[in-house]
Amino acid sequence: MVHFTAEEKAAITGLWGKVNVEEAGGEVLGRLLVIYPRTQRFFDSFGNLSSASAIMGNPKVKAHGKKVLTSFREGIKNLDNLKCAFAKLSELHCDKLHVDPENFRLLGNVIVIVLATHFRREFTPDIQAAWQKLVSGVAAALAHKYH
Ligand code: HNI
Repeated sequence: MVHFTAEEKAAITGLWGKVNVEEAGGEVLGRLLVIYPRTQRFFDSFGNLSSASAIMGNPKVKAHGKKVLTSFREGIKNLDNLKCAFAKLSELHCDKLHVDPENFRLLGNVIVIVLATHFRREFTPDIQAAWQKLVSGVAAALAHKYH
């Protein structure tokens, strides 16, 4: 079970308060699909994913990215109990969506990269470490119900 210190919590929520979930969500999911093309196979109902610009401009990618980051926000509200917060989604991704949990780690890395790019000056090593811990914790929580 991941434990977050008060400083880590402050580092996470302080930066998160400035994130535009709609914008960042589309960027995170879009970049995931561009950088790791194998992740595209889960989204074959999303239409045109034929190039980086098609992916980044695809409205379904944007809408789904927003959904993913909105759900990530729920996790941030439950830092002391990530496993519970993501239990239902873990079951869904395992049983219905068949998403290999390795993809959660890839997505977490992309979240850190997007934040580092948007908040370059504020993204100190301490803040980066706290976020890295958060995305690993969320990935583990999402993988928890896999069997
Ligand atoms: Ni994910 C659906 C949250 C990572 C593939 N995903 C969802 C939904 C939420 C969600 C919320 C909508 C559920 C519903 O309809 O009830 N996904 C999250 C979160 C993460 C994540 C919080 C990581 C932080 N999902 C991933 C990854 C992949 C992924 C890494 C694949 C690479 N998710 C999907 C797919 C769907 C999905 C596929 C269904 C999409 C659709 O609408 O067809």
